[in-house]
Amino acid sequence: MSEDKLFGWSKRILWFDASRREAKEWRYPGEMAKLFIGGRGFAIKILWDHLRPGTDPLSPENLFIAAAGPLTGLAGPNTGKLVVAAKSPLTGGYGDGNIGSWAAVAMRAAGWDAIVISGAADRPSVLVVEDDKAWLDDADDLWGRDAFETHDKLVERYGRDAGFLIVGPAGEKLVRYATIVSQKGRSGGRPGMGAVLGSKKIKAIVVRGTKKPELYDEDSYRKAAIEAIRGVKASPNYSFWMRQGTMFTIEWAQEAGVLPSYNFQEGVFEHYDKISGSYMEKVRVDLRSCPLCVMACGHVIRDAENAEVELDYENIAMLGSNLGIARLEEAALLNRLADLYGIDTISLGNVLGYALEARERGKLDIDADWGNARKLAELVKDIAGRRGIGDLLAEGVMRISERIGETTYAMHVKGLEISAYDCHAAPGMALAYATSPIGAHHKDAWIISWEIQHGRFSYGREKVKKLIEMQRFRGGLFETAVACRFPVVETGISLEHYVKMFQAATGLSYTLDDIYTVADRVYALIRMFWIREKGSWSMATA
Ligand code: PTT
Repeated sequence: MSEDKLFGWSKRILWFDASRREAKEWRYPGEMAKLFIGGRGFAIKILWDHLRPGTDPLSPENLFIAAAGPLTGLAGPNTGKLVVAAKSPLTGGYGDGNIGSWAAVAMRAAGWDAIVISGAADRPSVLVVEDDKAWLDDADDLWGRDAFETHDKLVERYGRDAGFLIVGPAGEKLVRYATIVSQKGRSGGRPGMGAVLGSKKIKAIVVRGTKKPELYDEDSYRKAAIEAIRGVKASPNYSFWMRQGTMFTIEWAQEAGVLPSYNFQEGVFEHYDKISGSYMEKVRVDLRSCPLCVMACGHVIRDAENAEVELDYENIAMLGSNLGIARLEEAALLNRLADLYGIDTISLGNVLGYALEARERGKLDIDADWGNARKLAELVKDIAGRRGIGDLLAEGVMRISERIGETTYAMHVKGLEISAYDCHAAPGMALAYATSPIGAHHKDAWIISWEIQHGRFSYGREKVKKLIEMQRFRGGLFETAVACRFPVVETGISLEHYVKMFQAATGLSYTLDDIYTVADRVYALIRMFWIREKGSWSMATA
């Protein structure tokens, strides 16, 4: 297919130089879309080509990238997603995250496949993107405000039809695991993407658009999307999912002995039933979702201060059992603080768990204890403001442990704290963490569920093959075409639905194998980036 017949992409990237306040349109070559598809693929290609090797992640020279894929924002199952990426201030390597946000839909409607921000503003600012135009508005009055207040102010100022990507106070203070927050309950970019945007003095990106991506075959796309949605709703797992979302995992992890407890010292928690999905069902007050979602996962409860908060398994395991907290409402309070300040809950739960264990061993002097949510909440505030001991804790587990000389119980891979699955007796999951392209995140391969079913103590080739397959579709297909993976991994619909949607949207006749080839290319380039930036790639041979 010739380049001018490329559908599904706008073939335009907005390049915004925040130092000069200058917007440029980059009509990137069609070959880039064919070879890297979008999302994470575009992010790594741009970082590889345009970031000077050795760049300090918190300097103006780093690039902040928000990248969509050809499926983003199209009517279809769970396509309101966006990849946020940069060189990570937490790991020093490639970092990204996948956030559900109206900004994803709006960016495509504005006619951009990605937004790249270089340089840094000279004062707190908001980057406003409205169709073809982009500019900085002053945001002195927003600086220091939490992510929810900022959201409300942005709605007042720019209207409800705009999408927002927001930096909380933690991003402003360059907490190394600060995230981007959207819609008062979505958070993405675990390896410090919020700190990178904060270092550019950009409090928020506001996007609004009036266009529609041009598809190769609208009818076929619509049919494929409707088939996929029907598949989700017909799934035997669907009704249970709508009751508990990811929170069902607490009971599952307890039964499997992989529920992180007391800084991963245990894989079971004696009070798991007080933080479980079943308990959550009894106290739930609302259910929220990302845009264009057909299987909402944002279960909302009232926390210990009676404020609403959206829960997920990772948040409650890391800020509940991992800290010895035996009340869902108290773990939810820490979850809400993380969302308000824009701090990653997984890294935060690791940092606090590590600090409590170090205290237990007499290596760190902090005023907190296992299960004491009030004291831990104060520590979270100190981290967000980099006050007192919070300044050290804002550095992340790898740096804290090196600073105090206690590395044996520091739970991270390549500097990114591990997700909420204890892998002492799950070697496949340990391999998934070790070979994840951003550090210890479960997003690229959640093999633990498969390995528990198929033999958790086996070290055979079959397990490694499964792991690679997962990386190819989870970290490959879903992070480049950019849609939520939950319809496939939680309701079990076929990946072929996405292949059909991809073909109808773009006009490219890629098979699943072709998409896996793209995934391999993207992984290879990410590994090269790590080697370039860090001098090594500490991974096994997956
Ligand atoms: C993701 C990581 C996860 S993974 C969770 S819960 W999960 C944590 N959520 C946080 C949160 O909330 N607040 C906060 N302050 N920090 C948080 N850190 C943690 O971040 C997320 C959903 C979920 S809920 C998951 S699994 C799936 N993730 C997807 C993915 O990675 N890719 C993809 N194509 N589809 C996905 N679908 C699901 O989306 P990161 P979100 Mg998150 C409040 O971003 O950096 O990738 O880390 O984005 O919009 O909240 O959706 O049991």
